[in-house]
Amino acid sequence: MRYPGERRPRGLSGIRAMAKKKKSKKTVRAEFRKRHDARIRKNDFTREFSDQDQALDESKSRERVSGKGSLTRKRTISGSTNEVDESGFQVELDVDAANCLAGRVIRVHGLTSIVETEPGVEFHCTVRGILKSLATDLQHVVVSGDFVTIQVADRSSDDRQAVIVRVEPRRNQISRTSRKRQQIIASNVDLAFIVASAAEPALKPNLVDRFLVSADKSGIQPVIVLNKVDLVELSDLQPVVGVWAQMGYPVVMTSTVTGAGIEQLRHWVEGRDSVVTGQSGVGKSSLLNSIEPGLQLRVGDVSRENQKGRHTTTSAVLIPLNCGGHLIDTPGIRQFQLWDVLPEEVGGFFRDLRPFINECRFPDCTHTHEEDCAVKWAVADGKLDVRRYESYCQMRESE
Ligand SMILES: Nc1nc2c(ncn2[C@@H]2O[C@H](COP(=O)(O)OP(=O)(O)OP(=O)(O)O)[C@@H](O)[C@H]2O)c(=O)[nH]1
Ligand SMILES: [Mg+2]
Ligand SMILES: [Zn+2]
Repeated sequence: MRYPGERRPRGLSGIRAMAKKKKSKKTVRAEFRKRHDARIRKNDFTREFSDQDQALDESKSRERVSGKGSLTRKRTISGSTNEVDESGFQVELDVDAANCLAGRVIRVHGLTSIVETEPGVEFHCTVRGILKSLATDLQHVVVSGDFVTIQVADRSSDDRQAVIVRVEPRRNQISRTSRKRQQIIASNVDLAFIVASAAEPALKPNLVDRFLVSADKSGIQPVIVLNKVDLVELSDLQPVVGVWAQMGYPVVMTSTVTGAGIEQLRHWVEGRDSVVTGQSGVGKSSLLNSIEPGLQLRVGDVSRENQKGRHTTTSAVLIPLNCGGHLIDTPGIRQFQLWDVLPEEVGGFFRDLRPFINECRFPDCTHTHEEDCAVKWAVADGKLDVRRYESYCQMRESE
């Protein structure tokens, strides 16, 4: 596992430097979320733990925060701070460097984050209040895959409780919109496996298209995994699979029943960190169990009446692999609304639309109702797949 300790995170060195240097008093202006407002409930990711949502982190009382009352949105934090990036994550206040450890978040359960500091050593952590207050737009301040600095009360004790005092800047993150806020699904990954099933539940190509846009937007290499191919004729999948493959997206056809494609998946995951996303019931956890024998992740039944799956996996979890690298298993997603993509940007994320966009008569062409639209001509001429075009229209409409 690549721990931040090995790559000299700015976090720890920063903390150590601070411990030596005389602390400088600085103030920062930061966006705050009112703590006692009716908060938006989390979705399926941590459903079962949502009752703890309102509880407060015990560490917050140690921070000095002043403001003009509950109505003010900006407050001044006083203390010794070193840096604040636009997401406000790099604030450090009175961190006790001697009791700090670097680690990686492997799972988030409501208010508790499980952080691994070395293989097999896990700490149950709360998140320092100030980090939560600064992350106004986020559903969760820390997510599986994050590299963090934790502060333990007593390093010599066996008590594995700690507080996350810093979240390292994320190399990348895959997000969606959930109840108007950003939900980061996972961070710091090389690959995103977009898992769909050929049947049970039925293939939803437009949902895959959304994940593709999201992966491209995050700069994460997507790999489409079409699971449960034992249930269909492969030739039936060819039209839709062929179009993705032509655009340069890798597609792996798999079955956990016959073992098809599993070896190919192992090649992809080896030595890399990957997130596994897709609708509930498509077989994400089953695939992980096939890739790594002995894992024994819980898998669910797909109820035949609604074909929706039952959200067997309830929170994202980072799993180390014997072949090197990690997989982040995530709960199924029913709807995937893109985060931070404007309607006019959607076309640019459709690799197959892009070559035609500049040929349209109007520079702000939406490729929907306009005459003289090169995208629509391309559809009419059979140069652009009709399903992909409709998927574009649907996505544009909903963003
Ligand atoms: N026929 C067939 N069934 C499969 C295959 N892979 C998984 N399944 C079944 O699909 C069902 C759902 O599998 P899970 O692995 O729990 O699906 P998931 O994507 O992890 O679901 P969530 O955790 O709810 O998001 C289980 O009953 C599996 O046995 C496959 O390749 N073929
Ligand atoms: Mg699962
Ligand atoms: Zn156009």
